[in-house]
Amino acid sequence: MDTKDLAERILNGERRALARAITLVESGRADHRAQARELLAHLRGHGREALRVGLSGTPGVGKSTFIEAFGMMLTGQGLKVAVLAVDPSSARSGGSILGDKTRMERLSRERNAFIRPSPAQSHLGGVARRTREAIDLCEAAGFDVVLIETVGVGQSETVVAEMSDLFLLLLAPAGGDELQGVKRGIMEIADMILVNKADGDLKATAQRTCADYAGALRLLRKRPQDPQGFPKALTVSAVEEAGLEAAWQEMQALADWRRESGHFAARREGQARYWFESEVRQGLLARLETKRARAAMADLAEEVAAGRLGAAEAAQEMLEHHLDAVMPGLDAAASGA
Ligand SMILES: Nc1nc2c(ncn2[C@@H]2O[C@H](COP(=O)(O)OP(=O)(O)O)[C@@H](O)[C@H]2O)c(=O)[nH]1
Ligand SMILES: [Mg+2]
Repeated sequence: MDTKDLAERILNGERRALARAITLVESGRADHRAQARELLAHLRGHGREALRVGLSGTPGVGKSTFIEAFGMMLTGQGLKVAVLAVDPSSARSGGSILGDKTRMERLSRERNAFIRPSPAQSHLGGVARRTREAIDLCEAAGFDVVLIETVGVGQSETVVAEMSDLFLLLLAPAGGDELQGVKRGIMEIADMILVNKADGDLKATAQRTCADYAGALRLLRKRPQDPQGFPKALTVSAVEEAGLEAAWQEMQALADWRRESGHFAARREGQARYWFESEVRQGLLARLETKRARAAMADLAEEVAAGRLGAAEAAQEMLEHHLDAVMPGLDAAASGA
């Protein structure tokens, strides 16, 4: 594959090239990984910047409906919008979150929209890397806004927040005591809370819920990356397409402030460091899965199980004397050879 040519076609905004590149970064094959790295290296420093918006919320809260309506509003303003998903549960449930494309029927037909479901993969680390690289590709292809949808399962919100410039939490109208249902950790990483379904019978409840969350947000520790009055809670109705314009204006105001204050760039820098370390960690763990490493582990595990070696003792033995099985060439490098 000519990755240089593919890179050029992505920079030209060719959708088919973008789709093909995303398929490439989704592949786990070693030769594809090498090509993906080459492609991303060709694309580095293209100078384009999309606004990366993470969106999380429990199933049924209206994420898909919101993304469709919000995406349509953005494309209506002449903006190019890409939609990606992080769904670690997709392998188990058999369908990805964007699988319900019916809810994004209009958006998926838009010329300036690009929708890509989450790859079927159970391992969150794998999904995270693929999504991160897909974001890079969409940015290079000239998209103005990249929306990253996730369901709140396990660590997926944290993972998405670590690849977003703005992280939004979508909530449903609820009674007062349900406010406790949102984990404090999620509140702390939210840059904006949107209470959806503020329409019809639910409108008053949505407004109360919104006020409750606005109060809860004010009680949290003030973060340096927030200007006065942020993080905010707003009501929206994805179905009636109400409040979307206001939400977009707040998002832009926040992003602009962060750009000017340096927090925007600092956040991306921090994320780059985080993902680098995470890749190294994953790479190390992958080495434990090599044939030789597994064999050495199995032998030592036998000894531990039989009571001939202690767990810590055996682990030490593995790391000290079987390191070569885990990291071929490390000994040579360490001894300066
Ligand atoms: N009343 C009302 N219902 C909504 C709104 N947004 C979504 N829904 C409904 O909530 C249900 C779940 O929506 P969906 O977008 O699939 O939620 P998701 O699982 O978070 O993606 C559907 O029946 C939607 O029609 C809204 O703004 N108002
Ligand atoms: Mg959905």
